[in-house]
Amino acid sequence: MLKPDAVLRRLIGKTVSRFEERGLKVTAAKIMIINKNLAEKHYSEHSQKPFFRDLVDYITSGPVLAMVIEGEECITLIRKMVGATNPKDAELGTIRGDYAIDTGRNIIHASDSTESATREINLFFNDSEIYKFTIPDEEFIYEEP
Ligand code: IDP
Ligand code: MG
Repeated sequence: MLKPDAVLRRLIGKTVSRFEERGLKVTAAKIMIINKNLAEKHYSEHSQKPFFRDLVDYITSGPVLAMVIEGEECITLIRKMVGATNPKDAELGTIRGDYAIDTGRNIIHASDSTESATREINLFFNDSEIYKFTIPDEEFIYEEP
């Protein structure tokens, strides 16, 4: 998910391009304003953290781009491409390392496990909004498509 700062800084193209160029597939995407209730569900694992209210305020402060991105080992790949939670620790070449400075404005969210991806996708998308498609160059991206 691109957080409101990414959308308002017009970083949609640059960030989504990275996933596409890597060979991953965007199979669902929508710009939406998340309400507090949905934000609290999405970040429920952090509900006891001191930054929880700020986090909910941040993610609800403007439009986000919610996405489903598919590809082999995509959770690990995407987390690496996103970089460390604190952008000051994120490697150059990662999205946070290239475009962000503060932890509370780190521009992008990525699911951290298959279970959280399933849970989060269900919070933001109906099945009918997710498109399964094959791309002709999969044979060049994967050894065994
Ligand atoms: P992640 O986004 O890299 O998975 P999490 O630990 O799951 O990091 O934290 C969720 C989000 O909460 C972070 O992306 C960041 O926006 C915010 N956050 C995490 N730790 C802090 C903090 O110490 N201060 C302020 N915001 C934080
Ligand atoms: Mg997380």
